[in-house]
Formats: sequence, C-alpha cells, structure tokens
Amino acid sequence: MEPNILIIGANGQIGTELTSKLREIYPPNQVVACDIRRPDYDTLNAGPFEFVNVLDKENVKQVFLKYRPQQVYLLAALLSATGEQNPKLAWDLNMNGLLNVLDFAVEFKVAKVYWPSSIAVFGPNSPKKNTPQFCVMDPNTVYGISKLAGERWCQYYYKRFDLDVRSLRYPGLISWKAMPGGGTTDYAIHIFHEALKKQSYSSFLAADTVLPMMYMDDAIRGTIELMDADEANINIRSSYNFAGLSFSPKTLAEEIQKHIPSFKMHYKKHDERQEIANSWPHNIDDSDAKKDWAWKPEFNLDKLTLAMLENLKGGKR
Ligand code: AKB
Repeated sequence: MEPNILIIGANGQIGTELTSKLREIYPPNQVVACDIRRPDYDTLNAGPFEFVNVLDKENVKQVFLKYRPQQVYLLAALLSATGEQNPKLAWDLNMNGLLNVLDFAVEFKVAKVYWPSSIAVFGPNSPKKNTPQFCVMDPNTVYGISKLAGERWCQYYYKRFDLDVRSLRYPGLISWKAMPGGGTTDYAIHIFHEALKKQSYSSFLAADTVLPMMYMDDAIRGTIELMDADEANINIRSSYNFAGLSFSPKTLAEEIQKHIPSFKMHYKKHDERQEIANSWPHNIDDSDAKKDWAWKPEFNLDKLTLAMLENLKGGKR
C-alpha cells in the first residue's frame, strides 16, 4: 500500500509545486494538501484538501487521525522579511507549529517527516564564503533564530524518539508558479515579472549583494531525493546545507538583458532587507548532501533565467 502523505502549508511557494510533484509520483488521493487557505480550483480538484491551522493542536490531531499519514511535510512558516514585521507570530508559527507536528508524528508513528530550514540560520559571524555545515551560527532575524532552534528540535526528536526527520537549508528559491511569501530573496522572482511587464525593475537589495539561490525544480527534486534516500545514509539530522548557485542583483539583471536588451535595472534606497542579506552567506558548502545522498543541482544562471522567462512568457501564470 502507498503511504498517505500530508503537506501542511500546501498553498505556499514550495507547497504548490511539491504537492503537484508528489501527486505525479504517488496516487493523488493519497497526497493530502493542508493549508489555512483553500487552494485554487485545479489543486482542489487534483486530490484531497483539508483546512489545517498548524497552531491548532486539535485540528492537527483530527487530520492525523483521519489519514494516519506515513509521511508529513511541514512547510507552513513566516519568512525573513514578514517575520521581522511580526516577530512573535513568526516565532509562534515557526516553532510551535513544528513542535505540534513532531509530537503528533511520534504519537501516530509517522515514518518520515520533512521540515525545511534555511540559509537564514547563519549570521554576521558565520563564514561568508563556502559556508560550512558546522560553523558559528548567530542568526539575527526571528526567522533565522526559529529555523536554528527548529533544527536542534529535529535533531532532538531523532535522537530521543527515533523519529526519522529530514531537513534542508533552502537558499532563496526561484519559481514562477506561485509568488514567494515575504522573504529577503524575493527580488530574484519579482525581477522576472517586472522585466516582462515593464522592462525595468527597482531592486530593494544593492547591486553587489551575492546570495545563495536555487531554481524551484532543483529544490523539489532535492527534497524528494532526500526523503527517498536510504535512512542509513542520512548522517545529518539537524538540516543539510543545500546549494544551487549564487548571484547578485547586478549579475541577474545582466543575464536578463541578454534576453530583453531594453531591460533597465534600478536600485531603491535600502530597507531592513539589506541588513538581513548582509548577514547571510554568499555561497554554501553542501559537500555532506553530495556525499550522503548524491545531491547535484541542474540549474545554472543561464538555464534558470531562460526557464523563468519562458514559463512566465508562456502565460502560464
Ligand atoms: C527568505 O528570504 O526569507 C527565504 C529564505 C532564504 O529562507 N527565501
């Protein structure tokens, strides 16, 4: 029998794509999309949907009772920029949401849990270049603090309760199907929409701000590869460094100009997102992911830019 899979936060930027990919791999009626908002019509009709507020324990318990899931993906979170606007809510959702799911996963003997961490776990004193898996971590956003604490909880539940929790430290994820939800790396998505609509974009990050990024197809494939990997090969139970590519707003703008020569890039007065970006790594050493479960990204800047422009132009959004 195929496993029942719950995806909590299924309507977000990652959840939208992960849900449809898992429904290609598994029978769609066994992939349950859960969110506080109703999904669009197509997603709603493609498989089961449940209203789930991850902070409402009784609500979460009822869904676990109904489906007895074998796998749970917890994606509901407040990101770095929106988290700073509402730090207490960010902490509550990111931390208590995780603890609720970990507790029910133990109680209902869920076989595998996936929870995303982020490059936001690093801070101003972490090495900026080739940031190692293990190093100084002093995040200064509530999002980063909650992700670092969450990583420690994942490791703890693995050790103490033998719960098979797996996690990746996502870089900025670039996608065209759903809009991002309030992160510092969001400029790298907005720029494509504006380039096609107005042939210009005004960046909230400075021209030379290099950050780790990844095309969504790579992120989804990596996530599923990690979840499918042999348990004996998973040596990191906090969260794996996970790398795709790195670029600055200036480099991305130049790449877009190869396709849209009239495209003009402008730079706004910086806001608090610049300070967040300045505290994050330029690029990440993901040799543990490569060694343990053969991680290999496929999208470089050239391929990513082409994919974004083609898909957005195709009117798919
Ligand atoms: C954000 O910018 O907050 C996210 C992230 C890097 O985790 N995209």
